[in-house]
Amino acid sequence: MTKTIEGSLVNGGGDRYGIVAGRFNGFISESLLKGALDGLRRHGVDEDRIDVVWVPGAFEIPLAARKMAASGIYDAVICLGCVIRGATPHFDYVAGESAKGIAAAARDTGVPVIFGVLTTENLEQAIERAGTKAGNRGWDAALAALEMADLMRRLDGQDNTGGQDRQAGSSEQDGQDGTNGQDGQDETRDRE
Ligand code: INI
Repeated sequence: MTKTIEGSLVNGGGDRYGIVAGRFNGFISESLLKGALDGLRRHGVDEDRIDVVWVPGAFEIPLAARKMAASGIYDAVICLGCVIRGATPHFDYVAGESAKGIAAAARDTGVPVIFGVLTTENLEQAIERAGTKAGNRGWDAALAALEMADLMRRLDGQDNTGGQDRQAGSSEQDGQDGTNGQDGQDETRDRE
């Protein structure tokens, strides 16, 4: 029998989220931030449970993100920024270190640290992903944070969202995760 565990997007209300945003290409980061805040708010996270930290650029994001993740205050940390390829190899260093550092921050702390940093060939691609025709990666990052924060809780055996884990082939689903799961949550789970 397969037990499937996945995070819910429905926030129990008690989570705290940290956001780290890079000021470089700031108008793109501002749009990503707007998307992320909107995504969190519309899934039940109060504004006063979100802290936003600004850093100079994507290269500096990992250090701040790691410190926030290690603080024990946040259920997840969302990293937002924008690296646009130029005429030199600079892009590869900044984008590469940012991505690696963000992954390391999550790995080292055990706290979800979400990669919402755009790495694009040009400004047009960045604009498309910051709230125009290709959606808003800030919003996507917020949803990933919600899901991962809840998943971590479930893997720790502390589901506090009223959701439940699914056990394939079983009709005895109530309380399978050892917590207070409720039947029918899967049908109503937010899939935006
Ligand atoms: N930082 C970015 O966030 N995006 C960029 O596109 C970028 N480019 O192209 O240079 C960038 N550079 C700054 C970098 O992140 C650091 O802030 C800087 O190197 C100081 O450490």
